[in-house]
Amino acid sequence: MQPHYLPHEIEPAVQQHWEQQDTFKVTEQADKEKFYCLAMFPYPSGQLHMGHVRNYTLGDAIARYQRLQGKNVLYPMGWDAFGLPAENAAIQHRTDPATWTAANIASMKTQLKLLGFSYDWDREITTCDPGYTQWEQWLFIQLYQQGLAYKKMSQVNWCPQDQTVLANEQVVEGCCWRCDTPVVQKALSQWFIKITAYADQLLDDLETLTGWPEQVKSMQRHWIGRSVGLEIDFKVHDHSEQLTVYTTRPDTLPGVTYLAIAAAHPLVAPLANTNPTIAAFVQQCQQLKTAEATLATLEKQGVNSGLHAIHPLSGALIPIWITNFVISDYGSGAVMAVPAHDQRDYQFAVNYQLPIQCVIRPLTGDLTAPPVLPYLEKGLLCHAGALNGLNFEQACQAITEQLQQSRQGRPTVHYRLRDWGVSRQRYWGTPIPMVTDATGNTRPLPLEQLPLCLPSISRLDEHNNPLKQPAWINTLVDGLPAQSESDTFDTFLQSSWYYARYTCPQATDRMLDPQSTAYWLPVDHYIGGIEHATMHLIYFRFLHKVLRDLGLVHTDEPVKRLLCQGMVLAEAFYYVDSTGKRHWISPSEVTVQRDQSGAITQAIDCSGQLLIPAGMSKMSKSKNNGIDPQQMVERYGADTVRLFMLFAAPPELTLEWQESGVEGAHRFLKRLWKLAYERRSHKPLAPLDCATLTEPQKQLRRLLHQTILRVTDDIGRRQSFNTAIAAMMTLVKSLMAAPTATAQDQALLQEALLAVVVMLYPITPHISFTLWPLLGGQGDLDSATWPAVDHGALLNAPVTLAVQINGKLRATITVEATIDETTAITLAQQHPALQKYLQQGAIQRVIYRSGRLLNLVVG
Ligand code: ANZ
Repeated sequence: MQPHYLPHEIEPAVQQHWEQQDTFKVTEQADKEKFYCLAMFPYPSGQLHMGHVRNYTLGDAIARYQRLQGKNVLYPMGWDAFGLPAENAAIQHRTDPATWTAANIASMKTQLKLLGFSYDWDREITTCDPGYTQWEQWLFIQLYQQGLAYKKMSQVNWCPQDQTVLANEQVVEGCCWRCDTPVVQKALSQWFIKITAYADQLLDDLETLTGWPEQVKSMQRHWIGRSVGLEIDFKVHDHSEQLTVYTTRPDTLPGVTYLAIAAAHPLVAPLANTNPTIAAFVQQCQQLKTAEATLATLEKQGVNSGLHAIHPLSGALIPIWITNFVISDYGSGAVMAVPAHDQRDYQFAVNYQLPIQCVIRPLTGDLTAPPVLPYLEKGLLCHAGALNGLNFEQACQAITEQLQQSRQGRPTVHYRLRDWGVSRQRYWGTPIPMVTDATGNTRPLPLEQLPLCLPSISRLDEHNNPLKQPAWINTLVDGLPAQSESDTFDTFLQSSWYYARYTCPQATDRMLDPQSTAYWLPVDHYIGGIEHATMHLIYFRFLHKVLRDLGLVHTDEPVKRLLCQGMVLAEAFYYVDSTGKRHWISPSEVTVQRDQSGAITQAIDCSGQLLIPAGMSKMSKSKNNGIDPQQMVERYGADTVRLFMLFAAPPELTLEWQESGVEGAHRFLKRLWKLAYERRSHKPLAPLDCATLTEPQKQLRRLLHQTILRVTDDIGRRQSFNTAIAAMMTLVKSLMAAPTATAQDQALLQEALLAVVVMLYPITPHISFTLWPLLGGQGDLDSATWPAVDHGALLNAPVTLAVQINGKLRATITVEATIDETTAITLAQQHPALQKYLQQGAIQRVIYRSGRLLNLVVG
């Protein structure tokens, strides 16, 4: 054993051992409790970033902890391998996305191995592999056959110059990111998956997810957006059509002064044909991005349609306006406008001088003074004839009943959630396994023809998507000519079922093996970024329910417990050149000086250039403040990086990368190594005899078992690694000062050091693994068990007793936890700070809470 800690020698050796022994390979074992730990798989961009390292270190620590608890732990890893960046890189580097992706996977896998993550690599999944593609296509065909997949026209962002569809992120201020041409909306026929059929289940089952952060659940509730309201039909004057609106405020119906409809509403197209103003407005609306967020901030504009609707209560004629603020695919794309009680309707009415009719007044206050408009609260009806004086519930009920009777209204439920559009006009994705035959019918590809693989190419050309070429489009199905789809699936489809495939990644004859899923699912612990709170984490809950209904999985939810880790931040630095341009300098090239409080007083780069510190921000390319994990592993070793990652912040909070903190973590491991080296046992030690321990030995052993108790709870239940590490650091400090004179001293130290290396194993596995046998640990640490708390050692642990005189805290005394009332009173009477209070009179009454509180009533 080396006297010094040399991570670069021990880490590769330990990793090689794991690889040779297949240590982390798992199979189903009916007699063993399972634990499925999963961290969100990465997109193979080529480089691990610190966000990955944090995510995977957390996952690894949990997986290793659970193994030490004796569980059969599935901890897999894979690659979310399809997607746009590969296409862009392939175009740029004149290669094909497959080659680029494979090279990235190889280098990222090496990096993951350098960090010592305990994956079962035999279960590796790469979503662009035909073995994965095949079952995704099979699943889509099942969805289609169940009526859960359908094709419809839908709007996309279209660049007329590049003749291509753009993702939302590729539209920069309304223009194409590549050629700056204004982007237009274009209708394309696309595939949708009917997630809305599961909206209620997705919402209701959130209640069962007690191990999920409240924030994620509330974001999902909002995303699903269940809204209960009333559909009301308005007859259109002099017109055969009627107009249906959706409202959540039926009580405001008497105050409706106009109707607002979306430009895409079916009533509008015939009007646009004859009215150029309307036609121009419709065109203007089409160019706008229709995202809800944009609509909310948009200036409210509209044109009068010239049509009138008949108010269902009063029979009055009210104008119908075509506006830019009504969402065409929410509700019925039409709104009954109540300007007196809705902010948006009010603003529009003011802009276009439409009547405003107040029909709700506050429940309390001056009943004669009209409220300031718009008055948005629920209240009592006024200026509403027979409905006057009714409150919200009463008015809703009366109006709903009246409209139901006259068949002009019906209660309905609407959702914000939309069906999931899964067509992407891209090459590098899973081909859609559907064909259109000569008669124009769309149908699934026969299962024997799966997987439908992408045509292999040697390089990707920007303007020639291989899926748009006749060679791909014109195909044969059952010997007859047919047309293939040119689109591929949204990559979210692949990330929606990978967790289930890890249970049987090599199954060739089926998508999922129900026996494997029954054993391993649900995932016990899922770790990933909060940015996935909606899309991914809803899509995969949805597909899990679909898989359940197909009999392939057996639970209602895919994941029991979810941990969303915080972002990794680093200081960013820049200087401004003579043209006023900012240059961001990587923190790894910056030398800083700090004052006593840690604030930066000076920062310079390698060339001596004075820099401006821009504060902590998310590691990003734009601020050049990313820290390369590999460099850090090369400098300090993987264990140091892992220890720092878990020590610097609680998992859910942001983590500030501080080189000084990394150095601190490294020093701790060096100290631990030195301690173990000095105290290593050359000969077998005599067993510890707990009955004959001296008082100082008892104290040390008490600290040890208090630490085990604390760390077990911190890691196992609270997932609070930073406090667990802090407790272990305190213990190690005491161990450094512990005597080694007697055999009992040595045996005690051995017990403590062995416990420390086991408890550190989830966090710093290499050093723990290496020290374990040197300290006399039996067998491999990988198959050791978590240290047990000896409750006997905790007895008589000192506690702090609060002493009150007449209810006021006057002193605290350190006492043994088990002390009785009489001893407590005696100690109080001897305490110098209490003398003057006790002299005020005799003790009349005593209130004693064992080991915690003593209140003496004196008088
Ligand atoms: C009249 C009214 C009066 C409304 C009032 C609100 C307040 P949620 O809860 O999100 O479902 N609305 C209905 N369809 C719409 C569409 N396609 N585009 C834009 N807005 C639409 O919201 C339901 C409310 O949003 C409905 O209730 C309707 O305005 C509006 F004092 O009807 B309300």
